[in-house]
Amino acid sequence: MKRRTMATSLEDFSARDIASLQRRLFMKRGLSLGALTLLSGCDVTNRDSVQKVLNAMSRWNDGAQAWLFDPNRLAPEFPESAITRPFPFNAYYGVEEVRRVDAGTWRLEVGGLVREKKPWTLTELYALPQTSQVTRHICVEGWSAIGKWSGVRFSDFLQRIGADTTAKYVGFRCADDYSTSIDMATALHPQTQLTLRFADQVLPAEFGFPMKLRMPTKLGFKNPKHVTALFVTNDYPGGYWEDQGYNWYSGS
Ligand SMILES: Nc1nc2c(c(=O)[nH]1)N[C@H]1C(S)=C(S)[C@@H](COP(=O)(O)O)O[C@H]1N2
Ligand SMILES: [Mo]
Repeated sequence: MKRRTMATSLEDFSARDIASLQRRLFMKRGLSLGALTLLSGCDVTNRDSVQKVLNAMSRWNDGAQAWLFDPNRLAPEFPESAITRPFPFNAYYGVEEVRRVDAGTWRLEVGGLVREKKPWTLTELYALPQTSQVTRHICVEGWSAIGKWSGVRFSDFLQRIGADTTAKYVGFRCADDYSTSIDMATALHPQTQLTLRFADQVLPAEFGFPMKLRMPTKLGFKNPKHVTALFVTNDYPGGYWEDQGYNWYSGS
């Protein structure tokens, strides 16, 4: 299988983190980066030192972003006329290697700190109440696109399986050996969706058939496609890109 790295550099990514951190600091706490410098004792007012601080203190960065995350603030939603066509495909391999998952034998395994560990069939997921969103997907490679996704509100699903929502993480495993994990606050966010449809159609193979997790509050790589298993845990699960140094929290 052809493996590739993301086109952006970690340095660019840190710069975009800082822009987002700055925006959030200001909106949520009325703080400037200068004020953060005073609070943290680190000079975070120029690009180089920002990179050093964020690279060296990646865990601190996750904590700061989590602290700044407002569980009630919604990501922007758009009219259907704003939808990007054609919608871009992305994965760590080319579109010709997209996984073909068999709908009949596929199961969603649920594990870890949940009461109901029974695997889910696709038919069972389709039978749950569904919602739709038209939101922007932002990839660290420097593109963004607006799409329409429909599925089950993830907080409803977590409730249904009796997830321990005081746990720290939800981890995901995928049919293409991809993986990622998210914080519980994001898992419970009202726009976090267990997605079954794209553009009013059954989720096409390239966009993650049969199921993906859609989060307009996270960068694209945190949105796992072809999900086969999810688990609730207090042990940091990491992920495909996260284990290669990409910032774990990666809010957008
Ligand atoms: N299973 C799986 N999920 C994945 C990826 C992947 O390679 N495998 N790539 C991620 C990245 S980097 C992006 S930008 C989005 C792309 O989603 P799209 O093809 O729907 O645009 O999927 C994310 N989820
Ligand atoms: Mo991405």
